[in-house]
Amino acid sequence: MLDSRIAEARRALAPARFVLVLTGAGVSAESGVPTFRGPGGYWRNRHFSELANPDAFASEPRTVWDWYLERRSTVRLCTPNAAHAALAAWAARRHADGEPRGALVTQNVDGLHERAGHPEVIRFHGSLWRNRCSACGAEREDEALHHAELPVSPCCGALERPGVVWFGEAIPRAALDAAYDAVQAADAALVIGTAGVVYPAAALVESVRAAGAPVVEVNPDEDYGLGERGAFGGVWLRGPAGAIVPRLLAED
Ligand code: BJW
Repeated sequence: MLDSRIAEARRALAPARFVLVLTGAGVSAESGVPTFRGPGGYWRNRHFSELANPDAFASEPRTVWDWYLERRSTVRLCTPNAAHAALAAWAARRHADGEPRGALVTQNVDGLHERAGHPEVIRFHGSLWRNRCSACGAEREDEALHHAELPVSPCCGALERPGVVWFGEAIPRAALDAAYDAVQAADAALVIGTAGVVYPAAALVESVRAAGAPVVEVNPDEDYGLGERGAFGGVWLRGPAGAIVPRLLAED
């Protein structure tokens, strides 16, 4: 059954000139990075949604920083999995003639697509490895796993915050523009490892689908409740990304 679904998905993607790929936490699950809405969505009994918002940082900056620093420590020990690698190899093949034939938009902040060598990643929700000045918004890279004191920006001397996008915050302009360009260009979408409930990321795929283009989705949906047709109602390959994506994107 899965074999025939993968064949169907390959037929759907094969003629596409430009594929929008959207990934979520599930693509990194087999690398050991916890997802949000599964069992790993709690930290010290706090649901992630209580921490991933600007009000939490305003009232409890140390707690929020500790959550992000612990996540840095986890991700530092993780390596890209077979799905990250297959996506990177596929993108490199599709960019070989210099003409972009796809774009990868990731909601993940872990940097594993980049570490897998993906040629171009649109980071929709920022990066775990960047700090942002809370006064002027300037960003800098920061790989620290511990902050004895909360970090202060070199530009303004103001408190720095994690360089990620929290609920109620705007998507970074450059990422949003690049993603909308990809939606315009796309004649197919491939969605991997996302619950598809966070906007505007989910709307990118909905727009491609609304234009009549095929959508392929990879998700095991163990305890997340995507419903009968997956999150996006396309060709749903029900299984883990690390097993399915390499087969889906293998060379003919
Ligand atoms: C596997 C697997 C395996 C498991 N293989 N798969 C329209 C309607 C309703 C609400 C809104 C709307 N528009 C905006 C909103 C509000 C809000 C929103 O979407 N809320 C909904 C949740 C109700 N959106 C926002 O607030 C956004 N901002 C915004 O709209 O701003 C407007 C604005 C404009 C101008 C000025 C100012 C404001 C921002 C959203 C930011 C989300 N941030 C987070 C935290 C990022 C930083 C961090 O990492 O800490 O992003 S929340 C969290 O959810 C994180 C993720 O990127 C994101 C998506 O999660 P994802 O990837 O789907 O993970 P999970 O865990 O939910 O799912 C994992 C999936 O993997 C499951 O399906 C599993 O089955 C699967 N899986 N193993 C493949 N091996």
